Amino acid sequence: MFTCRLPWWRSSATCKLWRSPRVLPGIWERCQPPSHTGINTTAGQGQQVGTQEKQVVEDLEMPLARRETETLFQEQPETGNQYLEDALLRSYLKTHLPPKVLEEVNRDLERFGNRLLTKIKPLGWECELNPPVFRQYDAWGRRVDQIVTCSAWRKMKEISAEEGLIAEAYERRYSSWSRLLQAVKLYLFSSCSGGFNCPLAMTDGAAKVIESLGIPGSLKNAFDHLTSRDPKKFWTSGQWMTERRGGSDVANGTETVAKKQPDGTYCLYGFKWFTSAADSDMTLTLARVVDTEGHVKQGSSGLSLFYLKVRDEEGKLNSIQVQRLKDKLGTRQMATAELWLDGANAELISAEGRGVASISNMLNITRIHNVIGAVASMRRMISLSREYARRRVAFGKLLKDHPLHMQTIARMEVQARGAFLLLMEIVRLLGLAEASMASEQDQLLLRLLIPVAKLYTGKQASAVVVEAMESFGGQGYMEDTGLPVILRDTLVLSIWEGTTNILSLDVLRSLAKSQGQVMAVFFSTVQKKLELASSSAKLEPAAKQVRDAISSLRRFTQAAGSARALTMELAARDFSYSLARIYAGALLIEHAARPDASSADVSAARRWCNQELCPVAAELEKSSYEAEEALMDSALVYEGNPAWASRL
Ligand code: UCC
Repeated sequence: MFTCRLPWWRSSATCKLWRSPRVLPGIWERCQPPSHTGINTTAGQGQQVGTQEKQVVEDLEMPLARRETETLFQEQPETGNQYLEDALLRSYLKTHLPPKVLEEVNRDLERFGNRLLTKIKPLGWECELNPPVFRQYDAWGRRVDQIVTCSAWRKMKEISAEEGLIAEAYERRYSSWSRLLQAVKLYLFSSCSGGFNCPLAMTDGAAKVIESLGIPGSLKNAFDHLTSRDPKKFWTSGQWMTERRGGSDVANGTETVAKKQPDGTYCLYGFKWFTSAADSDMTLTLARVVDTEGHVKQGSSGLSLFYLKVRDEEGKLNSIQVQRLKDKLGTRQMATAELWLDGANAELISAEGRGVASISNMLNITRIHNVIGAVASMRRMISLSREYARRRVAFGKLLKDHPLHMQTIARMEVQARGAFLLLMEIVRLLGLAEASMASEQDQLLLRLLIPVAKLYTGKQASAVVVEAMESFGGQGYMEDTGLPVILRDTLVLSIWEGTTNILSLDVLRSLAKSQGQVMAVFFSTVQKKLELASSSAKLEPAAKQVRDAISSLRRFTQAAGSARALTMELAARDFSYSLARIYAGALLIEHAARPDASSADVSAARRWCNQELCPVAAELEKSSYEAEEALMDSALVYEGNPAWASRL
């Protein structure tokens, strides 16, 4: 006879037999812990608890040293091949990709999933344990300004090239699906990448800018490097936008000036305050061209876009001084530096004064990468959380058998699904645009959805990751579990590449630029997606909720037409949230309306649509966007010192 000699307060992990309750039901029952107090509270279990109490006593009598040498106290949650475990991703690809493409990429993604699990994930952790260090002087006092990265970080660069993480989007092997497939690989790579997803975002953005300029001769070499699959040739790019006076307000905060040289190039002088992945090979950056009288133009129309190589062929910095590395809450695997440009040689690549418009091509790509990172973080934490729930016992049963615990994870799952489908929609539209297959409506929709998805998923990811962390109890708070790293790295997603409020204003910018046309496209696209669900009784309530939300949103946009600028500014965030929730609701419904949809697909759509889908209309009814409310906001914030409050 087997006996389980484990105390109740040791988790299931210690008792390997607990893992196979179906195989050994008798043993399983004997290994079940009693209530958390250790006192029998369940009728009919007296005998069992009596035995267990005896074991507890025996165990307490065990010499302390022996107890301490026991192996695992809790079993570590481990996930398998991310691609194979991601049901939503696989069903999405199966639904949308042409069968031949699906067959090919399916094999590649399964292989990549195995490589991530066995090779790349350990490297990612190595990057976390060996963050970059800054070496300003060599042993002989010579200034070298070296950013020393670990070998795992450099290996990530090679892997990125080999896997075509940038190249895939530009080779267009799969026509309009190339961009989506690149995004899928980046999504799988993201949470194992040890922060290398950040330089990849900017590299992709730089390649996009160069491509959108028609790959001029002088940039052909850079483009080839950025989009290479050869690890020896592959370059990464930075995006040096942020200066001391302005992270968000680039137009007014940029002080860097560019002086024209006799050979037609420029020398840049200025201070870049945040430069992510400062070990990159090249960068795109903004500066103000100095005219022949020595003047520069202020504001947005004074900014131009430049390309520069960070080092020359001998590895010497291009008249750049590294001031210091930033001491960040997260993304510590990656070197963010303060840089002095002291005459850095650069090439003007936009029309003079069109710097912001040109770099916005880069911003839109890095913002998509931000969405990829957000969805990947949610997916990673939920996978770990659901895995843990299959192993961890509390109050006499596995966490997965506690309905409240499952409800909590299911709510996170619904959030992750909505975000994932938004991401797929954006990269699908971008792929169409890049293959010259996008209609004007597609392009308008893409312009609108990028900031919407970035701002919404950045916030969602933080909330979901915090919630998921809680599902591990105290373990979630322990550094060496690796879980806090995910949290820290996720929290930046609502900040970099434009904060939530800045992106809400960008949503308004896209409306203004299209003179409202984008909203007409938004409404008609959502309506079309809902039509697919018209024959499904199970989805009808959700579809009705989206239709009602659309009506509310229409009323809001009509009222907004004559609203004051202040009203629109105050409504911008709620408006953007409304767009995100309505659109994601329609996507979830569309996905759940497939003939082979699962009950989980239907449930996700219904649950998503049960939330307030149009918060902007609800807040409008409460007069939240009136001038008096804005004054009250100010008074609330500055209570006790009204002199500081805004007078509008
Ligand atoms: O660098 C950073 C960290 C890098 C790390 C990246 C990693 C991410 C990867 C994640 C992986 C997990 S963070 C630096 C980020 N900085 C920002 O995001 C800047 C935030 N601020 C803004 O976005 C502002 O809204 C600005 C800078 C765009 C505002 O500039 P302006 O000049 O005041 O804006 P204007 O005057 O409205 O726009 C100028 C032109 C207009 O074109 P025209 O003149 O033709 O009408 C706009 O329509 O630029 C156009 N424009 C855009 N076009 C502005 N924004 C966009 C856009 N998003 N798309 C298309």
